[in-house]
Amino acid sequence: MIQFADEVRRKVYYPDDRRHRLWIKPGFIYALVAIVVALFAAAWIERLVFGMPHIAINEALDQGRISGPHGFPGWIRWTHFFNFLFLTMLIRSGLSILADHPRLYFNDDCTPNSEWIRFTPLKVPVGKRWTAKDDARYLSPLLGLPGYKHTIGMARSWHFLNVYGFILTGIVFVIGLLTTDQWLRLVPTSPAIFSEAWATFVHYATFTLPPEPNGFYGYNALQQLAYFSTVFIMAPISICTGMCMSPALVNRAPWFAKLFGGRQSARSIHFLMMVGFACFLVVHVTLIVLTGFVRNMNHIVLGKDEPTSLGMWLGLTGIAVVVLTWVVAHQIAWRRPRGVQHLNKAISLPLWLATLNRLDPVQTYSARQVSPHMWPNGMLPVREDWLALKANGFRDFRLKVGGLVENPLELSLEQMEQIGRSETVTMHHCIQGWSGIAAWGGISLSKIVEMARPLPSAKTIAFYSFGPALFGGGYYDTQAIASVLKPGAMLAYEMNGAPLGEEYGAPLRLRVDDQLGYKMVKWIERIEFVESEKVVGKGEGGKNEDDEFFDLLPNL
Ligand SMILES: Nc1nc2c(c(=O)[nH]1)N[C@H]1C(S)=C(S)[C@@H](COP(=O)(O)O)O[C@H]1N2
Ligand SMILES: [Mo]
Repeated sequence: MIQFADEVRRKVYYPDDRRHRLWIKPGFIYALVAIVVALFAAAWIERLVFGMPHIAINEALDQGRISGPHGFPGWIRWTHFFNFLFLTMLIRSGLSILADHPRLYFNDDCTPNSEWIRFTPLKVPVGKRWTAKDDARYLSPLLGLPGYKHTIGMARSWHFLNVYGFILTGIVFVIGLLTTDQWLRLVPTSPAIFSEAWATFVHYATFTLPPEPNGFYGYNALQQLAYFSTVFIMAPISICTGMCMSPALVNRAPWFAKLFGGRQSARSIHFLMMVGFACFLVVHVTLIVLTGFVRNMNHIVLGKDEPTSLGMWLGLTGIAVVVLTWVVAHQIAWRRPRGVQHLNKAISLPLWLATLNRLDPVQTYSARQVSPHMWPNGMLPVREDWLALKANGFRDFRLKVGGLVENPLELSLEQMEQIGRSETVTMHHCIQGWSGIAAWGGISLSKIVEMARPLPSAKTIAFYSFGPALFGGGYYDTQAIASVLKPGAMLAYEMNGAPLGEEYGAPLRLRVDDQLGYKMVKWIERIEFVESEKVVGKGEGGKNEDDEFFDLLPNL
């Protein structure tokens, strides 16, 4: 059990309500059951009516008299191990991310109760303020990395670090396949494989083990198709749907997300791929055990077709190392979160600066596409000055623009309108996974920069909110000046054609469409030009970056 720094943190991370509940839209359950029943029924009918289908056995192959590719060279054995390590780390950290918004949709609005699956016993209450952070759920560290509730900063750091490992492993593996003849073991080369795979399925489905070729020399058809699809179908789809979580990519090239049915459909498919990998893991391990555990372990660990037990013991040690990695990663996430955050930053920040951050957002939505409901986040201001401003419809509000500028400003909402309106309709992406489309009206940030005339030493703008933050203190965040000169970046005082509501950040909020939602400070009080984010708060770039270990530049 982790010791929490204070009671506030304890209540967030280890809340009193830790109930779990899985709910799936009945239609999806019926469809799934129908498919499984149909497959099994077809298998049984075939077996009872026509007899068990015949599967040809390749004698030469079974006796090891084979000229084609066989065995498991070192690069296969090592990539197999690292793949297992990274995949399980991805699943565990992914589950932690999922628990932060425990609902999956096939529509980009994320309207409450339109989800097809939820992992929470709670329905979104009507007529009561219910933020997306209220909606996050506790997840046991036995399942999630790091587990507990609202630990998405650490979960993301681990997820990205392992994504890089997973992709590198995949690249080494595919290069190995293509530069040897090993690809022939995986890639189907004749359509006959499908009928043979079906015959194999009929065996399994009617609880009979099919004649097993010695895996050192060849796979059965179903096995080959399963291996092929994990490598060449599920892994690429997982990577691409993961990319669809990027606000920079989706607000530049929405077509990419639409390949998968949209931003939220991509998120659902990303989840379904995880389920696919998890099912594969269970079936794969079960069959390894059932079809000669000792021999199979020798194959994949030592690359030898021998009945000695060394491979099994080494393999079990490898599995223990992986499990130990889960435990150690969990501990590091709590004891050295800053270290994990910085390690991820060392890789992700340069990578994103070189790629995703170069994509300027373009507006591709129309007012008709505005989401009926936008999940709110953040804690409403309770400060007297904000309450007084609100009582007067924010007529007395003056945005103070100061810091390293030649021309400090004080602007009322009216003055901002007179200076010039900017408008945009874009998709908002929260770090938690939900999205929503809204129309915004406000003053473009390039106008503010132009008027304030930052000194050459100013590289960053800090935005301070009237609102409090989750773990105390006021909310703030920063933007590199270069980021707010991008199209669509504005201080919005209007949302969906009406003055910005209290819930959504009145009187003024930030919009930067190629980044995640937590960068978009609501209830803005003042902004300050500074040398860098290092001089603000704890120096990580914002309240969430400081206290919750979020990324400085979340283009993904
Ligand atoms: N002041 C303040 N601004 C904030 C937050 C907050 O907690 N406090 N939360 C951020 C997060 S995490 C998101 S996703 C968006 C939510 O914007 P919305 O409420 O308009 O959907 O606001 C951002 N701005
Ligand atoms: Mo968010």
